[in-house]
Formats: sequence, structure tokens, C-alpha cells
Amino acid sequence: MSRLVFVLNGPNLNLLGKRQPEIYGRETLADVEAECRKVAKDLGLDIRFHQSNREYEIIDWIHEAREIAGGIVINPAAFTHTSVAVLDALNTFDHPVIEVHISNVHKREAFRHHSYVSLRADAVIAGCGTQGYLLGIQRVARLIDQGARK
Ligand code: CA2
Repeated sequence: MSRLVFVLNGPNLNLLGKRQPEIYGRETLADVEAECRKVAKDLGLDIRFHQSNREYEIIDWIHEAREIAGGIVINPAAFTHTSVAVLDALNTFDHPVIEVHISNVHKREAFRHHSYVSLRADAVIAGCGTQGYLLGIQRVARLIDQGARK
């Protein structure tokens, strides 16, 4: 099984650490990427780390992952709650998918309580701050080691 993991980030997460620190913390997305790389290295994983404000780019990266990756860690941001297209793309991916939310979406507005992506995700991590990404990578590593498929 491939030990390459895609870490995908949806719209507005490029503003991480720059706005709304009370909800999303003070770390920037570059900080999160650096921590993900450290943890991945210790687990013997390679990562591709991406962020986009455009739905089609997220979908294209999921399609790329189909060919080469052993897992996906995804914070789809607002696309979580709106995107059947992201769900459809993830449904074509045969390896573990971990959904991450920095905030605890269940403590927030009702529209954040529903996730299309959760219909596919093998696990959902919410409310652990940016540590959720690291937990997601650790979980993918475990599932890859166990040879998990969809
Ligand atoms: O808690 C999460 O990680 C979310 O996926 C973040 C999304 C939100 O729409 C989801 O309901 C929960 C929003 C990402 C926006 O990120 C920002 C970061 C800093 C400043 C402003 C926005």
C-alpha cells in the first residue's frame, strides 16, 4: 500500500492564524503543514499538503490521490456542509479517508452539524484544534499498516 497521504484543506483555511483565533487558534496553515510533515516523517509517510478555495481543485486532488495515495486527511471546511461533488470524489477513493475539523462543529450553528463528507469518512475528528490533523495522520498510518481498504 502506498505510504503517500494527501492532506487537503478547503476554502478560507489559508486565513488560519490570521483571523478568528478564538475559533481556529493562532497557528497558520504553514505551521500546520510543518507539524504534519514532522509527524508523517516519524511514521514513515510522505505527504502532499494542499489548500484551495476552489471546489474543483479539491476534487482534482482527490482524483490524483486515487492513483498514487494510500490515504487522505481532509478538512473540507465549508464544502463539508454543501458539497455532494466532494463526497462523490471521495467515494471513488479506495483507501482510508479521515475528516478533520479544527473546531467542534457540533457546538456551533446547526448548519455545521451535517456533513456530506462523513458519509464516506472512516473517522471524523472535530474540536481538537489543529492537533486534529496530526491525529488524522496517525490514524491513517495505523490503517495503512493494517492494509485497510474502503
Ligand atoms: O472547524 C473546522 O475546521 C471547519 O471545517 C472550518 C470551516 C467551517 O466552515 C467548518 O464548519 C468547520 C471554516 C474554515 C475557515 O477558516 C478560517 C480560518 C481562520 C480565519 C477565518 C476562517
